[in-house]
Amino acid sequence: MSALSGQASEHQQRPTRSRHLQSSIAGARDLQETLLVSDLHLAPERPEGIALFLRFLADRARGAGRLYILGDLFDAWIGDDDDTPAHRAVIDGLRALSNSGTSCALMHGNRDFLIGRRFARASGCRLLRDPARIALGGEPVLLMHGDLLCTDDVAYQRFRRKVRNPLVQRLFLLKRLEARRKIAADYRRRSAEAMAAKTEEIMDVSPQEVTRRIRRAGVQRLVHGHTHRPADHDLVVDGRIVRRHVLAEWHDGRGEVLVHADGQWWREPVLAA
Ligand code: LP5
Ligand code: MN
Repeated sequence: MSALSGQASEHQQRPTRSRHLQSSIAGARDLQETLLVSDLHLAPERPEGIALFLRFLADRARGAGRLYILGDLFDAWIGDDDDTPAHRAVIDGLRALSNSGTSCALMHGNRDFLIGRRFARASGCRLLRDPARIALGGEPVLLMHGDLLCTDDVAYQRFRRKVRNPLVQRLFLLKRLEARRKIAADYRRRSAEAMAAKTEEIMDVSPQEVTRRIRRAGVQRLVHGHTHRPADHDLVVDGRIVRRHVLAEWHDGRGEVLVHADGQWWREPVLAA
């Protein structure tokens, strides 16, 4: 693999077309938009982040054909029986969007891998496997959260294997909500300590693993989040140019969405009113 460029100019932000223009063109050809987001890290203690996402669901995402959430929608998900009102509001927002005709799909991240069937039923979201190979405008595209690509972070991969063990998860889910919240906070604290001792390089994707996943899936486009290093990378795999879109983290009242429509890809900011 070799990187051709860090940022691809054709994929820079593009002015939003007016809703009217979008719908009149869409009438003639299949221009339905696909929206991709990840790493929203929604948490009850940051109501402005929740409000931004709810507005995005009710406004920008309305009328889109598909919405893909590629993991870490929540800062921590401790089980579908969680009764936090802010989390319920997110479920209701997703349900309203899926009821309005947008197909919503959600992939687990390293913070919310306990999202399960009950959440899926209530929100109207389909749960996606990681990785997931989908078709967009006739092109196969590989979707991942991104943590599986960070194979140099051996301590994280070991932690991941433990917490993705179904038996470990079942035992965790048997605990009371308050006990689960404490364990999640403890993992967060220990993870922050561990991360402070890791290099930026270790916590980024492994180029070899990126190539391996792309080759295995037979795609020329990969979309993922997790690293919080938004960019559009071009690389060469087996003589073919492959594009890797890294999604942005939502933070400090600002989000970002990657949009696909009619064979074109662009990024749009999501801002508070
Ligand atoms: O998300 P981000 O960018 O902050 O950090 C990640 C990695 N950290 C994690 C840990 C999560 O943040 C913890 C939150 C979990 C909430 C869910 C609760 C449900 C628990 C259910 C249990 C069944 O994913 C971090 C990476 C970084 O990305 C970059 O890729 O480096 O990884 C770590 O820091 C992991 C540490 O290296 C080792 C783990 C320390 C915690 C030890 C706990 C003991 C494990 C026991 C398992 C049963
Ligand atoms: Mn993540």
